Amino acid sequence: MRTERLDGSSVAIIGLGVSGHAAARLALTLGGQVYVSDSRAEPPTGAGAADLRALGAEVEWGGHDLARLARADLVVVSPGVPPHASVLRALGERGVRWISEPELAFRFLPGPLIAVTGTNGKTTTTLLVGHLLDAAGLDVAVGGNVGGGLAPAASELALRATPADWYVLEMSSFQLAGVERFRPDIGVVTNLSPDHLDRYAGVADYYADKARLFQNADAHSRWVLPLADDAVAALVGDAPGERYWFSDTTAEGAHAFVDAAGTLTLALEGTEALLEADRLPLLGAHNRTNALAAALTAGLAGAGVDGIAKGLGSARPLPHRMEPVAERGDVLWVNDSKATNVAATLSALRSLDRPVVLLVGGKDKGEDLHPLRRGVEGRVRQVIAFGAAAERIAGALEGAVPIDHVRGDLSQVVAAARAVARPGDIVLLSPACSSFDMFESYEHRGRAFARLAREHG
Ligand code: UMA
Repeated sequence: MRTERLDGSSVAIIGLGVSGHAAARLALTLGGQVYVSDSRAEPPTGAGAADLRALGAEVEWGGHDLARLARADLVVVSPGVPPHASVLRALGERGVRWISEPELAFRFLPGPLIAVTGTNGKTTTTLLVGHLLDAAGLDVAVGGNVGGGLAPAASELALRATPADWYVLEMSSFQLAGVERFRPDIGVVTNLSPDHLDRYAGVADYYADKARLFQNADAHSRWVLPLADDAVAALVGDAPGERYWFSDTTAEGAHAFVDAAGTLTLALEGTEALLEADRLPLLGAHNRTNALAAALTAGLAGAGVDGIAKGLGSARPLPHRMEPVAERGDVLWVNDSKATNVAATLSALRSLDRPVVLLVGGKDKGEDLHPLRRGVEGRVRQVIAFGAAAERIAGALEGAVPIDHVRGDLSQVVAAARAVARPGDIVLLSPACSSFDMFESYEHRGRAFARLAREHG
């Protein structure tokens, strides 16, 4: 049990988004003197500054008071503040250290912790672990990077009135970048592939932040990892702790796998069948892998096989992640707006066994788009490229698949898809890019797509 207070300490929080607000509430509750600043001149609606002021915080908009930040006992940085932001550069020059919001939360979580990271599938896996533990009758608190209103920030979990049996946190690389003492009892890596190259100088820097999951590992740590994945193996290196493996291609050496008869299987103490894979209510093969990772994690956390099996059978698709949103004339419209990098789109394509009309594009994050070629060949009837990255997508896929470059808004993209889709097809929005050229967020893009698909699909 970790218990500390912040009585009398000054805590400075940079950025007043969801995580800044949660960190401020936690620090205030623990007796800290809180100063929050945000570079935005205009507070967005619902920023919550008034509640924080009512609790005794000072909140400033339109910039950061560096001298004040430098004097604070503890500086907490929101994940959306990039390392090259002038405020962090200036603090670095003064030798001031800072931590991320989940690091703050970790110091006050009164129970064991599961932390889930990886490039894709983190949110599904995190929420599924929570769902399986809950189905097994355990009291579980789930949060972290999740976003989209599906679960709270890490610091909110530390504010719970009663301690949970388990805390489950999704951790992004941006959050792991600012950990110090953070140490999960069970750490999960779903997979690894290049991402966020608009924020990192190269993939090595991105992986280095992910590797911070292991920085405080000890002999009691337990790690849930994809079997035979070289990138993940390199990330873990020789970190202390027990390793547990999941695989949907082989049972050899795996603790969670799909057996020869197609059954999701757990091999912790003896080998036990969980659920026939085709009864998992989540679309796509990559979700089967996420389910294996979640089942293994839940098993290690003490959930019984019956609870895990029941939880797998009652799992529901998450919004914007391979979410079926409409079916018309035997064409299924699937919203995978959360696929904001090439690997996520490739994994979506690999997981489907019907012809696909692929809607791809958005803000260009600078990633190499050529790997999309192998995903579309033989699977995709037509690519419809849109948004700021459309030109580069068309260049990368030229000759591999018919491409239509739609220069209009999403309703024109949907109309173009409707015109080419045939019975039996899936129209898949899996953009491989972020949404900020046309939308506020991937959720905003996904909601717009779902509405258009329902109304005009
Ligand atoms: N800001 C400053 N100074 C600067 C730069 C920014 O004050 O120099 C301010 C901005 O004006 C803004 C705040 O800092 O008000 C940044 O907020 P934020 O972007 O950190 O957003 P939060 O609302 O706190 O959301 C964050 C995560 N966002 C990011 O990592 C970008 C959410 O993940 C997460 O759900 C939430 O904390 C709670 O933990 C979202 C996400 O997209 C879902 N994550 C990425 C991903 O999954 O790929 C990493």
